[in-house]
Amino acid sequence: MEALIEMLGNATFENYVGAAEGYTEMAYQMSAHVLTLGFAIMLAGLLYFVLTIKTVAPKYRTSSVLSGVVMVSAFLLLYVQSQNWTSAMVYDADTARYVLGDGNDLFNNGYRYLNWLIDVPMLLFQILFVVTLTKSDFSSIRNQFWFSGTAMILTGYVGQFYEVTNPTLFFVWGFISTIFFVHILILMKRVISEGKEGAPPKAQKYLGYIWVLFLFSWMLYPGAYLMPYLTMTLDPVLSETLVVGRHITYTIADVSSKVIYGIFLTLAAQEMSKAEGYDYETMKNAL
Ligand code: RET
Repeated sequence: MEALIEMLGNATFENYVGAAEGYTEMAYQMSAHVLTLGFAIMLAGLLYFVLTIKTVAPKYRTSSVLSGVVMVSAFLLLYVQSQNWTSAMVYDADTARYVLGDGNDLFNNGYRYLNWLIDVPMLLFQILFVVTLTKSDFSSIRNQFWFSGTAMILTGYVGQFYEVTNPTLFFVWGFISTIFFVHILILMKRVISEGKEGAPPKAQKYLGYIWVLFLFSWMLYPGAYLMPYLTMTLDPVLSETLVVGRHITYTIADVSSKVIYGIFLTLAAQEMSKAEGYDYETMKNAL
């Protein structure tokens, strides 16, 4: 391990596995496939948000626009992330494994974190364009979402560099990040509860789903952060299963927190539009 640390420093643990034992065909390919699936879904999502924009009344359309922005940025990032995986690992015919190539870029999840800097504020703002707040102030919530969202990501970004080399720093930065995360959860709970008041029953149902989906999908990100430590030891575990698990976790989290979330917001906005006399199914008052 010492020799590996000397060679790889603060590289993420995917590189350590690649340098130590390398990846079996199955682990390497499953990772490559799930990363590809991730960016393909973002492009499909973009099509959905563009094509459904007129099914909601004009005042709700900013939500679809923000989903579109998220789809484009996530598509580009996830494409780069997938290329990063295939260029960092090379096939070694002697051992029949994919190993860390020399001379190429190392693999790094940092691209994801920087993409979240765009997507997290967009996803948080998005719901504010669908619900009507009864007590809280729109700009105050928006600013708090922005502040805590950015702080959560930047502190986590610093922490993830230490996932192999310095567990103490890794957990300290992770803990600071979690404080901002808890603040976001409290704000979101408040936004959804206020949004439900006065919303038509079907829209209330969708807002209920959105809260559960939000909790589940956003929790997967800290889960992926902790993945190298999942076996309850205080040392990171170098295992290809955990690497594949991390790629799969990120993909499920991305699809749920960006695409499915956006779809539920569209469905809620359609119900609200109908209640206000804008019914896309009959298009009586379509603009
Ligand atoms: C980090 C660091 C460890 C502690 C916590 C984290 C939370 C990350 C979250 C990210 C959400 C990202 C989304 C992206 C969508 O594009 C930074 C991993 C709590 C919640 C929704």
